[in-house]
Amino acid sequence: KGRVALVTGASVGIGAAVARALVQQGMRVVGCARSVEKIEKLAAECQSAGYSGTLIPYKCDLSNEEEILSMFSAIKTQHKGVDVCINNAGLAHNEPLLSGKTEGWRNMIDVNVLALSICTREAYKSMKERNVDDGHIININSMGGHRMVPSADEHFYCATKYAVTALTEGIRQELREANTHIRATCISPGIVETEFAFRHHNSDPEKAASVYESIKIGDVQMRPVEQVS
Ligand code: NJP
Repeated sequence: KGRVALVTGASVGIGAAVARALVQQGMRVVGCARSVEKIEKLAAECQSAGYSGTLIPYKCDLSNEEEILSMFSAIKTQHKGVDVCINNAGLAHNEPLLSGKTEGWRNMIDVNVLALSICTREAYKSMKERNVDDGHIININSMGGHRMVPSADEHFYCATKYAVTALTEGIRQELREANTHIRATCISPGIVETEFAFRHHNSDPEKAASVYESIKIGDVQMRPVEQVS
């Protein structure tokens, strides 16, 4: 309560749902995305619902490092810093490796991997300079970050999410070495009915279901799961 969370990709889908839930719990949430008007609408909804926290919309293109750094600087000036960083923004350009376009791959690297790493570094810096020892960095990964989805056009997306798995492990190791209680968590959702899932799976929901039902991580059988408003 009263602490500051940054939620990237808060305009729609999982990020919007997470931002709303944290505001309901009383947090001050900076929600960023390019479509800032959608976050402004969500902020107004949270206010009318009488939630005890606040949602602060921030327009940021996460594929641009300068914009990310300006956002952290604005958060420092206006809210002292970040206590919880939820790296949720992510995208998929589904194209096979043998014929896909470099532009789509670069965009996935920029947002899914680089923005997550830059936000993590800046959030940690912010926690450290304020002696916040119970901060939390949460990376929204994917089941495709643990096991290749058997669909040729998702290989590059999976590669970026495998990177998220490796980076989360690396962050945990560095945090242990820094002797801090700041934690790093990686959450790997199944299919969640958002615009993302609609774009990538809705054209053939049966195929999507069979792809994901064929995935097993350890003893856990993946299934298409919940709906997010
Ligand atoms: O995605 P979607 P989800 N700069 O498309 C933002 C993972 N996941 O909620 O800029 C700034 O509804 C975009 O904002 P905007 C997935 O990989 C999902 O389903 O306004 N923001 C929007 O707010 C991702 O990491 C499923 O367009 C940028 C948000 O990202 C996370 O869950 C399954 C941006 C995307 O909203 C959220 O996915 C799975 C940029 N350059 C993993 N580019 C699933 N839904 O089934 C994008 O395994 N955003």
